[in-house]
Amino acid sequence: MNRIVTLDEFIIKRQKDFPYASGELTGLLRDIGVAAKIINREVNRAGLVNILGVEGSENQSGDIVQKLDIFSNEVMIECLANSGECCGIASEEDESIIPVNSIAGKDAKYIVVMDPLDGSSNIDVNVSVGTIFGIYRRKSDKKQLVETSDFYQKGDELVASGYVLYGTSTMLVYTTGKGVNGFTLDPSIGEFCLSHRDIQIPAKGNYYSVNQGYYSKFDLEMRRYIDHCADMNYRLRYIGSMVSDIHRILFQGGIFLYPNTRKYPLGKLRLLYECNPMSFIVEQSGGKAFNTKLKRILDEDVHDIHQKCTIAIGSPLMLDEMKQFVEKYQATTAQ
Ligand code: AHM
Ligand code: MG
Repeated sequence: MNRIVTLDEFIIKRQKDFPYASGELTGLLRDIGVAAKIINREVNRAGLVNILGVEGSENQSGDIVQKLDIFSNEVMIECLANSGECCGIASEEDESIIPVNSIAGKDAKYIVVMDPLDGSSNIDVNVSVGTIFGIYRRKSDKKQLVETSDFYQKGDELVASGYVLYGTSTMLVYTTGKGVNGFTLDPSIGEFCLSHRDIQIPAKGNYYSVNQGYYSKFDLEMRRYIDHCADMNYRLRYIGSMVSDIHRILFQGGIFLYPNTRKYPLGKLRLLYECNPMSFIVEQSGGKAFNTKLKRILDEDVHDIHQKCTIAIGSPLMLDEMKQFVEKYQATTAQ
């Protein structure tokens, strides 16, 4: 029988990959794993207890009802704030950053960005959702409270990123810049167990993932590329939950697109909480991630924590193919 490797064990073993590591990142990743288990429990119970209602209403037992995205935000914040390794949080659910006071006089050096429950339109209909996180080193003086400008770092400066997919099984996938590994939650022992070692995205795949309903609102080059995907008989899959859609592509190959539309001239997805962490993972697995102007996502400047960004992400050969369409048709429209 193969010996089971738990997430905690794996993270500790990997600490030696970082010559001067002091265990702080290790501790932080483990705490995120704990938060993921708590969120997973509630996501699974959601069909049984009435926590899907409107935030602030009362359920039958008289408890105040919280929506799952608000609940997940609070769980993540609580776990991070109590970890002792995190000095600040930026969440898609909160307008401003959340500075974290030092615990027992220890000055933590990491900041965390997160989308605590992505794909919220799927929550009420029992379709997969996810948690996305990214970890950076703070830039400002460790003795002071963290500042918003600490979060204005390019994706290239990420120390680690990951996601949790609450699907048919629950998986945590993360990278610290040395490959990507995936862990599946075994509910019988309550542990994330190493199930997918050193994940490599296929160079090419058969899937394209885009909200085809916005087709007429996309720029010409994007419409031509989407036509090409259909002509090639690539299979269209769109869950409307970025984590789930990219997870499929990570394992089976393909391309995920969220281009600009008239409604969303800068795209809809958030650079800090969604695009950067997912791009770090996909690049680490051998894939590529650009915006629709063909700039590498991880090179994007950050000037607002809730900044939006267009995205094309996935298998490297498919990104190259998309690039050719954009170059060709942008040149046509520029004439
Ligand atoms: P959310 O953070 O409010 O849940 O929105 C992000 C989600 C992504 O998971 C998904 O890819 C996208 O929104 C779907 O948007 P649309 O319904 O416009 O296609
Ligand atoms: Mg989101």
